[in-house]
Amino acid sequence: MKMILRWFPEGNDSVTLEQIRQIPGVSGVAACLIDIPVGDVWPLERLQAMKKEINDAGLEVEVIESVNIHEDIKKGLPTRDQYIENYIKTLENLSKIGIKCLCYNFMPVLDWARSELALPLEDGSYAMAYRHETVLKMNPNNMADVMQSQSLGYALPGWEPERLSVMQKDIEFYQSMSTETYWENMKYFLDAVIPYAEKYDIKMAIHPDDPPWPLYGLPKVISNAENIRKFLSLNDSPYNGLTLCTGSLGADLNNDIPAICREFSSQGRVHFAHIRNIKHLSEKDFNETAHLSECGDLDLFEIVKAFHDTDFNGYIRPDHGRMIWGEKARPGYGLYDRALGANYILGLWEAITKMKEGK
Ligand SMILES: [Mn+2]
Repeated sequence: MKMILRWFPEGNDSVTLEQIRQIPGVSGVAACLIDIPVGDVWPLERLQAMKKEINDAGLEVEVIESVNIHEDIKKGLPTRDQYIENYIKTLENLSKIGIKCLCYNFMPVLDWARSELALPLEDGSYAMAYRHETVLKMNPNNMADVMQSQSLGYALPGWEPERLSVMQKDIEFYQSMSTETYWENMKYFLDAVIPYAEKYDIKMAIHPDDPPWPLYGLPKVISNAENIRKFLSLNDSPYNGLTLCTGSLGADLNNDIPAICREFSSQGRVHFAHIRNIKHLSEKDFNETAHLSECGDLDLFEIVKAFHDTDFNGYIRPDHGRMIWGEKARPGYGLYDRALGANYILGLWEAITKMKEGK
């Protein structure tokens, strides 16, 4: 298991590589080029410069989060083949800088959704939150405005401007598409790309839908154990795997997160784990919280133990953190709370290891 942190290169992060280097037990970062238009090939020279900057700071970069998928692929349009070809060229370039794991998602139009990016909590910290009624009352364009207005000026991954400009039309397109067609489009993408992931030795790791239920009539398909099984069976290659995000799947109270971690990690299909905690206020309302089990609804000990018991040897990162100690950073991606989360997870891992050794 390798503990990493998400980091945004080229001046897009308030957190520095030097700071990440000083978090005990963190060996690298999950990085991305945030400004490449969705569907374009990621240029090798920029990837090489990014890798050099990260390596020069004493950190590894073996994970990319994320290379987003062009809507034409998800829609199944004839133009998808060109975008798939570009995706494969990006994979080739990623392999040239030693990338081993690629996180991506297959969510239509809207990427992750929150109603608030900086909700004050009782202890004076700020967290991202989701209120279902508020989200339903917003139209998607309003949500984009809310997300941008609360992002402290940072471009939010998954909320790229070129995507937002055609959002309403895209939503109407998907509302008339059956979920089965959506699955077929996903399989078409996987069958085209996974052979190249094998060739370039890059594990593909799909991120679950966040939140894990449909919004605005859009299909959502990676949301529970049953449909994750279906997803993995679309293409049986071990290179077709998961980013197991505990907070995204955990938003649905019906999901048994430690059991899901155990099932798919034991099959070698989890390549990347996002570990965080959330606290429900009702069935579909929740706040993101500190990682500690007692702060939320998820049992982080059972989650880490599920990975440990199944000899998980992929990457783990603490997922979103709160804003604490006066920090001003990209929502969810400050330094302090994620550093606490990383070391809490590493502490659980060490304790489980030593207990098994009979110490
Ligand atoms: Mn996640």
